Amino acid sequence: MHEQLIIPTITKFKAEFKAEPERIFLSPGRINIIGEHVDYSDGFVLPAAIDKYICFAVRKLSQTNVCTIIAKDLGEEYTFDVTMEVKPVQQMWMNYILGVFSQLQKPENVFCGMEIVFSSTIPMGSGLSSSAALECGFAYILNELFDLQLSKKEIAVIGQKSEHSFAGVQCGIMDQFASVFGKENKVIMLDCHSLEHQYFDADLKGYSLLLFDSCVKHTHLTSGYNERRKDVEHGKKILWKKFPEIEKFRDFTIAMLDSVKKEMGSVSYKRCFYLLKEIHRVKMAAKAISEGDIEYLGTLLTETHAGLSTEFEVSCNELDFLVENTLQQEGVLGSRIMGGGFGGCSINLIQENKAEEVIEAISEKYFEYFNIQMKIYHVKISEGIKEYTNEYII
Ligand code: GAF
Repeated sequence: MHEQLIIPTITKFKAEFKAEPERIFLSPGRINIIGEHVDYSDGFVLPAAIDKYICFAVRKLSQTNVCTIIAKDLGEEYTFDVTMEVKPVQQMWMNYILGVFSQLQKPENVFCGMEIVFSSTIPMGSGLSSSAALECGFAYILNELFDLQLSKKEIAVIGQKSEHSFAGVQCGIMDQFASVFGKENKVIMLDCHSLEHQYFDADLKGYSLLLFDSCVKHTHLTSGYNERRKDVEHGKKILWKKFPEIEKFRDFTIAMLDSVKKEMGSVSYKRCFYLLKEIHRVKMAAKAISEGDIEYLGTLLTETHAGLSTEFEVSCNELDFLVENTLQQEGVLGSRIMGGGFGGCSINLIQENKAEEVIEAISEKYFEYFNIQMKIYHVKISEGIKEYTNEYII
């Protein structure tokens, strides 16, 4: 990571700003073991931060109000005045940052200029949450540099709101929470209703989680993400009209859902049916991990894929192909599309000593069928956002 990410980011900073950065921060992407699309429906999710990061090299400039941000990988730069009101702009990457800044522009927070270069090893549009890493990374930096006294939860929520207000994606809290709260070798069981959470050891007993990137890129702004959310909100409205005593979406039963099926319409019914089943699967998965029942965990992952594909309808041909073919290989316990859907990666639970054979077979088949070279990510479950304080010598 040092060679591949931190040093090039610092080198770019020095070349552009003719100075040393004062501080370096690392903000990770995430995987999600199970619990997809339930984070905006009072569900439970099981994500973890991974060893793919956005690295920020930063310098504070107390003599000026100008903040210059360079997105090294995109070859783009943006400058704004920290004393002026900020609005959404053309460059989508900058909206994640400005959306954070706008929430923190308050009379009690006094900012000055900054110089920032960032670069990333989180592939964009692959469902590993590079946007959450960017939003939360920037909120974390402002908190550190200007002593804003934000809690980790507040940083996650600010990241999520930035996505809503400046990027136009009505996402849940899972990605931001994982990026901020990640712990090495631990999976987070997050209750998205209360934001209470607990950690589980990610001991997979000789199995590993491998990501297969279909290389079908998506952005939640133009995919069906917001539309799915609307379908779900419509379903919830009807459920709560009939059962106002129910506090959380997850407390509705399938029988209750069935009782309003006609009124709700078949689309919202399918979406809500998937969600209630998925929330239950997450609880089962947490139990399976804590009891070391990795085989059952695999079965649950595969069930999630079926739900995402046919009930929630967020898969695509490439991901269905990857999942179906991966499951036919020896040593595979489970496979599913991961993240918001419409492209991106599958997450696969594979026996460690069979992984290479599976990768070879699937890469070949995928290429043969779609003429696309799939990418493979071996990820480690890692710490959440942090300052990088080790020596860096260039
Ligand atoms: C995207 C969103 F940003 C998350 O909030 C979550 O809904 C996920 O899709 C699906 O589980 O990553």
